Order: sequence, then C-alpha cells, then structure tokens
Amino acid sequence: MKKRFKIPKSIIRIAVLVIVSVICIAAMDWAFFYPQARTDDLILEVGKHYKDRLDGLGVEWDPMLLASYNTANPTLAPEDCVTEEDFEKVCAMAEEIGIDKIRCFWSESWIEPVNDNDDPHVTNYDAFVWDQENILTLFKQLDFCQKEGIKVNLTTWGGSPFPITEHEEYAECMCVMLEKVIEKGYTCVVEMTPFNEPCWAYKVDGVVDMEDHWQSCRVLDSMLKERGLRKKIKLNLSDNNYSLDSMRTMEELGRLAEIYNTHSYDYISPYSDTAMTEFSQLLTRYAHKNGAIHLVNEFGPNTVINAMTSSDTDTYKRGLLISRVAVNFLNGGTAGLLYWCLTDQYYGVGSRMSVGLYQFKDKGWEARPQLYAYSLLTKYTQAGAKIYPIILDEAHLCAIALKNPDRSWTYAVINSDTVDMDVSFANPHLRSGKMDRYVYCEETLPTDSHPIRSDAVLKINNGLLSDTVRSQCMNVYHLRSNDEETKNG
Ligand SMILES: [Ca+2]
Ligand SMILES: [Ca+2]
Repeated sequence: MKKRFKIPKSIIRIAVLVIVSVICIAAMDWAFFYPQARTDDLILEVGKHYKDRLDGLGVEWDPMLLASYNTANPTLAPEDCVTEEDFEKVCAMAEEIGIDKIRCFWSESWIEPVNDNDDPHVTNYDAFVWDQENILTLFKQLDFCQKEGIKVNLTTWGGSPFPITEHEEYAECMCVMLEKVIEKGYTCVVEMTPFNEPCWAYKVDGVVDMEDHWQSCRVLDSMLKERGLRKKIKLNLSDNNYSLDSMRTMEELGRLAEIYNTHSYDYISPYSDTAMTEFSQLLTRYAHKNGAIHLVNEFGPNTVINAMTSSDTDTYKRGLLISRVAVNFLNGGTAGLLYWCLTDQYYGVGSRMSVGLYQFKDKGWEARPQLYAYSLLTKYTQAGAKIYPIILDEAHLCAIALKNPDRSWTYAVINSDTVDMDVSFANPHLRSGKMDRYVYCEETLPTDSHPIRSDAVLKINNGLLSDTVRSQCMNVYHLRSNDEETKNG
C-alpha cells in the first residue's frame, strides 16, 4: 500500500493565516497603506513603470524660418519678416519649454536638385548642394539641438528629382544626407523616417501604393547596410495618419525598424480618456511584437480645416485636449509624442502654418493657450524618464507619474469633467518631499508667453500627495530636485 503524505496541521494553520492576511490587506488596499488619505479622494496609484523609457515629448519644427518666404515675404510688412535675431528668439523659446526632441522635414531635391548620375551605388558627391536656404536653416537648427541635447528625427517629404519608384536613388539620397550629418558631427540626429504620411501621399500613378512604399523602406535598410551606415541611425517607420495603415506597416516590415510611429489627429473633446489609452495600447502591442517601441511622430486635435489651420487653434480647450492625448498615449505604452508644431511660419509665400504653440512674428511670437498647457509636460519631463502609467476607468480624468533621469518626479492629472475632483497620488516609491504645483486653468492663464509658474508647494505625506483638480484644468506637480528630502525618494 502506498504511503500518503500528510501535511502537518500547524503548517495548514499558518498557510490559512497568511492567505487570510493577504486578502484582508488587499481589501483594505490603499487605506491600509495610506491611512491619512482623504476618504472621498480618487486614488491615483503609482505602481510599476513600463520597460520603455520616455523617448521624449517634443514638437515638429521644420527648417523654414530663414528661407526667403519668411525673411523676405512680399505679403508681409518688412518689419514682420524673420531675421537671424528672430531665429535666436525661437531657439530660446524652444529651450525654455524644455523639449526633448524635434521632428524636422527635408526634401531630397534640396540637396540633389538633379540626379547625381544614373548609378545609385556610385555617388557623384559634386552633384549635391549644401547651400540651399532650407538646408542652411536645417543646419542652424541642428547646431541648436546639438548644443541643447535635443534629439532630432529627419523625415523626408518627397519632392525628389527622380520618380518615387526609384527606390535605390531615393535611398542613395538619404544615405548622402546621413553621411553629411555624421561628417558635421550632429549626433543629435538619431532617427530617419522615409516619407511623411505615405497612407495618402505615397502615390504611384496617382494611387496610394503601400506595397511600393514598404519595398522602398526595405531598399533603404539594405543600402544603409551596404554603405556601413545602418548602425549609425535608427529607422522610425510608418508615419501613417491612418492607424490601420500603421498596423499593416508594422506587420509587413516586422523587425526592420527600431521604432514604429503613428500620427494622431483622431480626437476631439468628447473622446474619453480610456478610448485614447486603449488605442495607444493597441498600437504599442503591434510595435512590441516586432521588438520596436511606439511613438507618435505628429499629433494635434481632430479640428483640422486644412494642412495649415484648425478651427480651435486659439482656444483654451485645445491645450487641455492635446495634454490629454499626450498623457493617455503615454499611459497606453507609447514612449513619446511630437506636437505639430512649434511656431507659426511660412512654408511658401502664401502658405502660413497657423497651428503653432507660438504665433508668428507679426503677432510678437505670442504663445497660444496650448503652449501654456503642453509646456508643463515638456518642461517637467525628461527623455529617459521611467513612465509609471496610472490606468483609470474614468472617461474624463487621466493622470500619470514619471521619474526623470535626474531623480526628480513629475505627476500630471487632467480633469476634463464638469465637476472638481479631489485626488491623491499614492506613490510607494516617493514617501516624502515637496512638490511644486503648476496649474493650467482658464481663469489664471498667463499672457506673458512664458511657461506657467508654480502657484503652491505641496508636501508629500507618507507617499500621498493630495489636492483638488478643478473642472477643465490640468495640475502638474514636480518634485523639487534641490530638496534634500527628495534624495530619499
Ligand atoms: Ca542619385
Ligand atoms: Ca549615384
């Protein structure tokens, strides 16, 4: 007869005790760990951080400011044309809001106005030009980014001297651009994206041909390898405005790219925070499946009138909405976003881009409301931060926590509901310290074009930071890094 193993009664008693204790603690939840929390507060639990660090929050900034249609535009009064001094001012604005990254467009014809020769594998460098006005502006922007530690994505916009289907010619031109960037020591250029919004712009014989675009990406990858350049740059692919095309690109190209991105102009105010987070989760899953991270290369609200204007550009609510998109996408796993765009400027004599965080020179480079909102996120987060998602089942309240590389912490909470909300961030990793509070609220909106100043200092009590976030407002909290107590966090 087999001898049956019998568990001693004392062990069973201990096991039951442990299980019951765990259940009790779980039931008491935050109230157990944070006994001083106000009972009606919505608890914003800071749990585990994502594996993907923050790639950065930034903007689109295209190299147009020192092109003739900005410096000598006949439709502008002479005093409203852009000067070198204005360029420096715009750099100072970008520096003040603490952007981590810019995306910058360039056209192949700017450097290769005529095909260098008929062999894409043999380059005639004499045929390339580097004193074109946009390229000169681009280099000035790169000088600034290099100095300030701002990362750059270079995206081509079409406009090649050869047909789009000439994949090897296209790739040769991109390789020559990258060689020049390396030669000039611009280590700030970390990514290249071939072709802006192929989902509507990549046309072969007038028809969008994604298969041909994907083939173009494969040829670029292999030519970068052939020229010993592939390890010197990350490919950031997709750039689609239609998410279905982004997902198809990720499926199709698999592990070809280190980064996959999407553009987001999907949202207007009624959208729930949950819907945005879930959409970001879906896109991130596709990127992760290929060992890549997911970024948003362009975003803005779904209030687009045309490529240059939107119906809500000057409104307070747009600032709240773009901040919600950023917070919700980060919560869903997207590792960074770039708002379109830094400042108004001309893209041709009669084409004025008018959705900037800042307005054009004739309006004194004045900040729009959205600048005051988005800059709280760009200024108080740093590339490389650990992202602690706060996933809530709330349609109109979202929040996030980040731990920056300098060990400072940033919390953001946005209340797009019709009532004020009492909230408590509960963070076991940060038990004490003082946080500066910054509030984006319509009644207290500044007019000086500088980022919002702190209006209060709040104390963290045993891991809890409690506050009220008013209806239609965003609160950002930043742990003062010069505070001795923060080092214990
Ligand atoms: Ca060529
Ligand atoms: Ca050639």
